[in-house]
Amino acid sequence: MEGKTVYSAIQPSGDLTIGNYVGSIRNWLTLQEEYDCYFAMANMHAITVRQDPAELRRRTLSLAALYIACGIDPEKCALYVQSQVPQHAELMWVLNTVTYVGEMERMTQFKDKSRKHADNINMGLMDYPVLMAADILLFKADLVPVGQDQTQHVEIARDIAIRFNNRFGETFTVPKALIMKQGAKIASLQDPAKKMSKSDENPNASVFLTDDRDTIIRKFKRAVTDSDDRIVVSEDKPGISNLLAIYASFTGKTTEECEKEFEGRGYGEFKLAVGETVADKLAPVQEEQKRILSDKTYLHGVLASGAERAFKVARKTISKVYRKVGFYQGE
Ligand code: ATP
Ligand code: LTN
Repeated sequence: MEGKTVYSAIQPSGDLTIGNYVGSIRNWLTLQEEYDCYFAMANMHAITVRQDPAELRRRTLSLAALYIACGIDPEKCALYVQSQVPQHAELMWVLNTVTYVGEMERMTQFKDKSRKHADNINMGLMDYPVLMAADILLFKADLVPVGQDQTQHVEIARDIAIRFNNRFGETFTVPKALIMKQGAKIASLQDPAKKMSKSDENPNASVFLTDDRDTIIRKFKRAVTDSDDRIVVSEDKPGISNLLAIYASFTGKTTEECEKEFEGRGYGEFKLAVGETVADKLAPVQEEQKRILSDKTYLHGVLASGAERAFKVARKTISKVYRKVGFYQGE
């Protein structure tokens, strides 16, 4: 597995939830030790739904600080802001011409977001997966660590890569989604049938990485569960199964070990333990994020060098793509 490239990104579209943390960032930590990693703030994706410009700028920096606070090492990875590398948009344009409108209309996230933002079904929303394919393919990424909800997008990126290679000759690496078994889909605390999401309108549905200790404990206390009092993973107990998955993710234990630990104990005690564990784990991350955010010179420096690293690779790829499709590139 030596020499592989890893690519992932998160949209700075709201405060991150523990779903984003467990399903995404946390899994990047081990990858950075072994592979060539690129981690981006996907601000171009974020504007496919309305954003307040000042907030978007603030959240972009705050997300960068959070990556670092979680343990992403900017010396090891290229940490950068998507819009600072213009080749993302350039490659997207070319990839648009090998992508069909029909397949974009069928994407689950497009359908969901069209429903949710019925007054703003813009072209960008539909083109979202092509921009994501451009992100991944620009860096010839082998592995894309994401949560389960993003698998369909990585699949499309694979299809686009294969299609382009067939039409124009070997150009892109065909990427693979890397989905961890544990925590790939953390559910909403208020409706375990839904995924926990940073844009949920019910603030009790999601635990944010910025929530203070009391808020975290209160949200877990109010989490929707079922009527009997067994603490086990089971299809007919989605609420308890979700809490066990969260507890396992935050303690590093297996769900079986967690079931044993709480055998014969009540829901109240269990929920409190989950809340306290999550709060204990997040406190130092929050502290560290604050510290990094207060050192703007450092943060801007990290993002400038990340963008520079990404730019060098992206420029090479785009030049190759332009050659393949027959774009004039001067002498
Ligand atoms: P939004 O609500 O704005 O659509 P989101 O919360 O779904 O946002 P994204 O920016 O789309 O977050 O996702 C960032 C990363 O976090 C992706 O890799 C995604 O798969 C992962 N992720 C998001 N929600 C969860 C979840 N509930 N459980 C596990 N992973 C998740
Ligand atoms: N769509 C992703 C964020 C994202 C991404 C990417 C993830 C944008 N570009 C490239 C992996 C690879 C999401 O999580 N919502």
